[in-house]
Parts: sequence; C-alpha cells; structure tokens
Amino acid sequence: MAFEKTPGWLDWYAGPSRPQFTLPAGAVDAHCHVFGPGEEFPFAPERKYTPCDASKNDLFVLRDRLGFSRNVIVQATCHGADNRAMLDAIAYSDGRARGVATVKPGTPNDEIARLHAGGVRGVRFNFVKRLVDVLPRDGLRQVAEQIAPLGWHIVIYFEAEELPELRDFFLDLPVPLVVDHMGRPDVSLDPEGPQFEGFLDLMRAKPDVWCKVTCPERLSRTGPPALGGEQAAYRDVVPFARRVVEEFPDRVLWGTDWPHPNLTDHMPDDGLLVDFIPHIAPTPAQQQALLVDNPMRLYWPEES
Ligand code: 0GY
Repeated sequence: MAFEKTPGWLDWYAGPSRPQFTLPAGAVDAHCHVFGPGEEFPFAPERKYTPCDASKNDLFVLRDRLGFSRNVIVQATCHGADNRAMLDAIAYSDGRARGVATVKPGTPNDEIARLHAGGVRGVRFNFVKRLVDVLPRDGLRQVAEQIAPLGWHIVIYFEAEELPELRDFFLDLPVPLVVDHMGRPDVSLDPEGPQFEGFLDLMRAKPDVWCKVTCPERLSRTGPPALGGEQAAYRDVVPFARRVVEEFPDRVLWGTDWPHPNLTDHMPDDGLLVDFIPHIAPTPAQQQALLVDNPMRLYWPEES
C-alpha cells in the first residue's frame, strides 16, 4: 500500500557525519524506531501521523556508521499495536536488537510470550495526546500486571505538565519504569526549578525508575549549532541531562531516537547527536554506564 507522508514531514538525514566522540565498545542505541516500509508493514489506521519509510536495513547501516553495537527498537505509534515491523527488525539483527512493544489491554498471554521470544523486553505507555488516544488506566494497569512475571519494564512517555497528575499511577505500577526523554522538560525553565525537581523526585521515589537522557534536538530551544558557529549544539539541554546523569548514573540510558518522528524545525545529524554525549556524561565511567552497562542490564541481563 502506498502512503502519503504527513504534510511538512521531515525525512531522516541520510548523510550523518562520523562522530568525533568514540563510543565505548558494546554501546547500545537504546531508543530508536523503524517505520515500515509501508509497502511491507502498513501503518496503522489509527495513527496520528504518516512518516517516511525508515527500514531495519537503514537503521543497522546507521548503527554501524555511528559505532553502536546494539539497538533497542521502540514501537512507533504510527504502527499502533501491530508490532510486526519491529519484530522483523529484531529477527534480522542477529541478536543485536531488543524491543519495546505496544500491547493493548486484553492481549492473550500466548501473544505476550510470542513477543518475548521475539526479543521484546518492555511495553510503552504513551500519554502524549498528539500521538495516541490515551488508554484508560485500568486497562494499562492490567497490562502491567500481565507483563510483570516476565521481568519486563514499562517505558512511559508524557509531557512535563502532566506528571503531577500521573505520578501516583506511575509509582503504583508493579514493574520498573523507564521515562522517555527526561519527561520532556521545558528547557527554557530553570533546571533546578520546580518542574524538573518534580521529575527528579519521581526518580528518587523508587529505585527502579530509569531515564532516557535523550532527544536534545526535540527539547532544545537554542537548537543545533549554526554553520561555522562556536556554540555547542543543544546547549540549553545540557544542564538538565547532566543533573540526571550525575544523580542517577546507574539508571540512565541513551539513544538516537532515529528516524526522529515529528520534528518540524530541523532534522539532526545523528553523528552530532553522538558528539553531544560527552557534554552530558563527561567521564569515561559515566559513559560506560550510560551506553553499555545500564542498557545491557535492562535489555540483555543474561549477558551482563
Ligand atoms: C519519539 C518521540 C515521538 C514519537 C514517537 O512513537 C512515536 O510516534 O515516539 C514524538 O513525536 O515526540 O520518542 O520518537
């Protein structure tokens, strides 16, 4: 089936630079997606956007170019709860990818077991209204209870303003939590102000709340560096990410977010995104934890 992209859609950047920062051996890109290809894996009827294709092959070429060893592929909302494109990518990765699925309430246990055998280790609960029709909490709770015996976790995606209302629901879930993109702080605010403190308090409340210190390109107001400019890329995001890495070095993850859905002002150079890492995790010990040890513990515990 041929799909027409959402008007104004920005395609992923096909010529990323080679990063200057050398990733530690065994680094994991712990947040990325595949889109279709739509001809093979049609986008879901209930989707809120229609992307360009971003295939498993394109993803693995990027992995190798940037110097990553492994990927965690997060089910993108444009595929709804049809996890086939993600599972196909994992199957093709030769053990070098794991996945986070979308699972609807009422999914039978044998389907969950099939996802586990296919490399899935978590589900994503999405509360971002421009991306999904948010599901009722009793259904989500049911999914959480169903996946708990498998040792899976829940990736939660929400807007910072929504956290106060969601906090109790999150803290009551019976599995580890992984927060996408630092809970999407407004980085024009004070990194030591109440909004970001509220997020850090969520992490302080339970020892198994993790955080992806990802998506500077999505959160930044200062943006990428101007050509020939002196300023660091996405510098306004740095103090936020550094606070998380410094306080919770063993509970942070990093990923490219390739192919960067729904960006409207620019498409990042993934090589530059990798070069952002030492700004938020300056020491080799922090980098080893962020890029290798932490994601391995969560996604490949049998090898870590
Ligand atoms: C991200 C962010 C976004 C989209 C999705 O699954 C998705 O559609 O996650 C977004 O638009 O903020 O993590 O890729």
